[in-house]
Amino acid sequence: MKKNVYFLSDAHLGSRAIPHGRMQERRLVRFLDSIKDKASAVYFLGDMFDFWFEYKLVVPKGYTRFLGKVSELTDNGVEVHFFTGNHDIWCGDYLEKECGVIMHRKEIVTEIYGKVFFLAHGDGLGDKDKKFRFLRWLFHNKAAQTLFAAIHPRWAVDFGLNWAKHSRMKRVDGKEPPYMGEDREYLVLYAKEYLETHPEINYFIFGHRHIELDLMLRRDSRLMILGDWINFFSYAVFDGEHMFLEEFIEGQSQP
Ligand SMILES: [Mn+2]
Repeated sequence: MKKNVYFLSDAHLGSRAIPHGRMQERRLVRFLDSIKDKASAVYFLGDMFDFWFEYKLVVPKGYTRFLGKVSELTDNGVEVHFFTGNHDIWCGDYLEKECGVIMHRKEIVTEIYGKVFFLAHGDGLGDKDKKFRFLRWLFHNKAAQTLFAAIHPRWAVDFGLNWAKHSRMKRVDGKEPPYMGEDREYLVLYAKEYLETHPEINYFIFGHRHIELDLMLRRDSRLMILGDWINFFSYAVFDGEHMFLEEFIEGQSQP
């Protein structure tokens, strides 16, 4: 029997806007523990950390349970893919070297059990918001990154965590806007357009929007948005045949 492939995103670990941070990290770790023998691969599709800035010889405090569990999985031969999101762009080589993950800094197209997957965090794909696009450009800018790294972490990391907190708190209830519908949701629009020139894609999987969406684009092409690990504790699982969007409820047996 084939082993499962799992997809999840947007835990925003360490967020100053999430009061249940420790519980959230423990739940994520229990989930990873529950799938470790069933999984051939796990894809983290971005924003697992609320703010991660890595210096040459220093990484942020915290996250030890999560990082330990990820290392356990990779030590046991589970392939763990780690996509940077728009909150943890500034990953260096620490997670690769220390935890054995495979880093992805942008979208990829890959084949899994004979199906073609388009995988991305989702920021910057089809989103036309000017302010967001400017910040995205600035955050990815090498010179800006070098300058930021020269600020003492006492201020830099504190600034980053507060920036991430405020970007969450300015939303109603700290939540993302609900699904905007097929003709307005920018990731759906992006996927539909992409599909026209790349008809081979069977699955588009995104994070970033913090909504759960499972949408047929064509008879043999499907789009999923993964929810998050703040409110939904949701993930997608592919067994080589079928794809499900699930929520991790403790004490239930999971696919
Ligand atoms: Mn995001």
